[in-house]
Amino acid sequence: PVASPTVTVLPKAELHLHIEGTLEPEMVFELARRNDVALPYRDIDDLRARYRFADLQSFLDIYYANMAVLRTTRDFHDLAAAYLRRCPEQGVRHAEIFFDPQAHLARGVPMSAVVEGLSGAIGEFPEVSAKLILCFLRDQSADSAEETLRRAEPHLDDIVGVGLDSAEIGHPPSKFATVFAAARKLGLEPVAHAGEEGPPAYVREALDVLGVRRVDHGIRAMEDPDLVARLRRERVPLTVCPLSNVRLGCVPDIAHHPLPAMLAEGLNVSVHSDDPAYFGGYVTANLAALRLSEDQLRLLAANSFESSFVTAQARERYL
Ligand code: ES4
Ligand code: ZN
Repeated sequence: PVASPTVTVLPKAELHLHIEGTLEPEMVFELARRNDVALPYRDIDDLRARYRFADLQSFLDIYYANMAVLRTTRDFHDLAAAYLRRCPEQGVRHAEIFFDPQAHLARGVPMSAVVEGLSGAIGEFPEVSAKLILCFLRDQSADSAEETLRRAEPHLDDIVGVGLDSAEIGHPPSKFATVFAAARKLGLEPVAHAGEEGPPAYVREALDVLGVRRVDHGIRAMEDPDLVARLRRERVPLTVCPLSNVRLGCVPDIAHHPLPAMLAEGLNVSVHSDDPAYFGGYVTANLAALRLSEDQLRLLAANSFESSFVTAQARERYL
């Protein structure tokens, strides 16, 4: 579908975007050359041809493998700058951006290179207010998450929140109760992926055990009418990523995506892009794919600001 003027022009907040998921194939090759990292792909087309995923894990395998090219402060700067440069054409005025430090620390990249590289780029794009959300990898241990939070403490001026991502099934939110309590105490805003591949019970746990302010994905909450009623009553923000859900087989195809049904239920949903370099497009492509009405598009854009960590008072500046 061609993006209508409304889709592209409407001011929006991007609330569900993994910065490592904006690493385009061209940049994988550019950084590999710069850092002398050997790649197991012949060329860009060969890499792109592998972006056919059976499920979340098969995507994560290549997502983590490609991160091997990210080594220096400059690499993280260039990655974020390339994303932020696209924001005006997407109508994105504000972005709360996930990053996965554990994946980088494991390769010997220091926390300071990751955070200072990303924050340095953010400072160069005053036309988009961008913030960082540190994600814990839920398929690693709770101890590793706690160690990661300690390493991030010198950088908290650059970080607004903590999130929870990676392989969901078998790694319920309750595994991270202690580290989320510590993060909340430090003044960080808690969010978590839940109900992407995992069951509605994980969405409840994210709310009740982690105290999250937003749920990322949350699409499987629709299987549980009592949970849907609660999400509506409490106006819990759900950050939904349609192209991701289709590409990872969480929904059979775009025509069966639950976003319209979630809107009809009166849920506070907004639409975002997750890992746009892997799933076929940035936020306007995600909105265009759903074939929504102008009223629905306006509601989603308004919800994106309501669900952001921009204060109600400051929000009018963006509209
Ligand atoms: C992710 Cl689509 C998705 N789900 C869970 N964790 C992730 N990390 C990056 N993309
Ligand atoms: Zn995500």
